[in-house]
Amino acid sequence: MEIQQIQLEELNAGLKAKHERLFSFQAEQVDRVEDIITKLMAFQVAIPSWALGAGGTRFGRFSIGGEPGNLEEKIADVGLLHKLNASSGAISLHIPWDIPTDAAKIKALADHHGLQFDAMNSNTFQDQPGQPLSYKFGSLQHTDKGVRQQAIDHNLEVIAHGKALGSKSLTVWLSDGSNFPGQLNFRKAFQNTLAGLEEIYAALPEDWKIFVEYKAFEPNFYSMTVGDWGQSLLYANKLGPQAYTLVDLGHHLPNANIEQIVSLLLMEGKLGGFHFNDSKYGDDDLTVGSIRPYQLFLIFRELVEGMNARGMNHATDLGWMIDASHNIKDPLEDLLQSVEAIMIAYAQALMVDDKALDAARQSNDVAHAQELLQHAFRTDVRSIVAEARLRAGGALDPLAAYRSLQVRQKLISERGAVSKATGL
Ligand code: LRH
Ligand code: MN
Repeated sequence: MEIQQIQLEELNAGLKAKHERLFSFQAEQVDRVEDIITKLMAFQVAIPSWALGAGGTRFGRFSIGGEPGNLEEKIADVGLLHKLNASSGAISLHIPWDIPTDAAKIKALADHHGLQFDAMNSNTFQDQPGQPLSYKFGSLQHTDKGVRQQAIDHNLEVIAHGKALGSKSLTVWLSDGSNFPGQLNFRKAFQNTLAGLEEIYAALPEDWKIFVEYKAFEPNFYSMTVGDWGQSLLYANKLGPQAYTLVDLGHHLPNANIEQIVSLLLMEGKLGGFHFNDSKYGDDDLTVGSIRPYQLFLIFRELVEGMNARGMNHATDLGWMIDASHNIKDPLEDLLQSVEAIMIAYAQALMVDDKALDAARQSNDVAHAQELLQHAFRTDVRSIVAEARLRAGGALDPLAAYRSLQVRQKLISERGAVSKATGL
């Protein structure tokens, strides 16, 4: 199913009067509102191809019906999101879950939906049917050279698929690590992993980036071989200028100050991108901004300050991606809410009075500095985000539009109630 522009215009017409009243009021509260709207319209968040079906845990998986059964249907679903919010203009693929058998056809389909291909993701955390060597004890860290080479070759294949689709980056997340003290020689594991990443780095086209994604635990629960931002930065610095770190919000130990990590990685010019989600305990992959919205705002504050300090283009110089898994909610509704939370946090971060904040910090007026931030976080910018969407041809209320157009019901009638998407 596809959503027609006329359907959105009819739905928007019913909401326009209330929107215009809210927008004219909220726009008065916010300085530089037109500059903020321009930035919001340019800001696109990549949707993970592996989060368009019902996820699950080891305790169970509950189907939602109408799930995309192949790459074409996944691209169509991201096309639906982008039609509704005009802010989901890219899809991030995971190989081998989404091998593009006919790259030209897949590229044409993505173009039809106005979608780019963001970072490609390799997968050496699962053994595929018929795979000669197992990743049970790791991939690039493995003590067996054959296993390491198999993992390197897989990443080179992923780059080849990405080149055919016009992607410009590779995300490497390694589940490698250990479950018990004594199991691993940490130094050898690091050196093997670095050597493997160096071979993958050498195969990168010159205009590509490689993102080294770190994670504190799971599926290994004693050590991870890319376990935190420091280790990821170590690899990225040793690899070279095309290598960056990737911050998945759910990959930190409890109470980590992620906004400080972001500010320092950005200061070093080694922050490559994000996997946005939210969590209360572990890598819960919950809806962005659903648990700790203030942390998300503070992260965007450090991003805005840090990118401005380096003269970076907010929309294009970092990889903006969601990484989520949906156990009980409709994945498309969850992704619409996640993109909305990201746009709200970005808009609030942009509205902060930078000069006043610098002055408050300089004079150690802590309370005033707090007030400047919290004023922005407590300002309702939803109609400003909606206005940007409206000007970009999207729905004033994407979630309401998704429901009133009965998208899920139509997907179920097209694809059936038990279709299962590849992914997590
Ligand atoms: C690991 C991770 C990684 C993906 C996977 C689907 O937890 O965040 O980014 O490869 O999820
Ligand atoms: Mn991730």
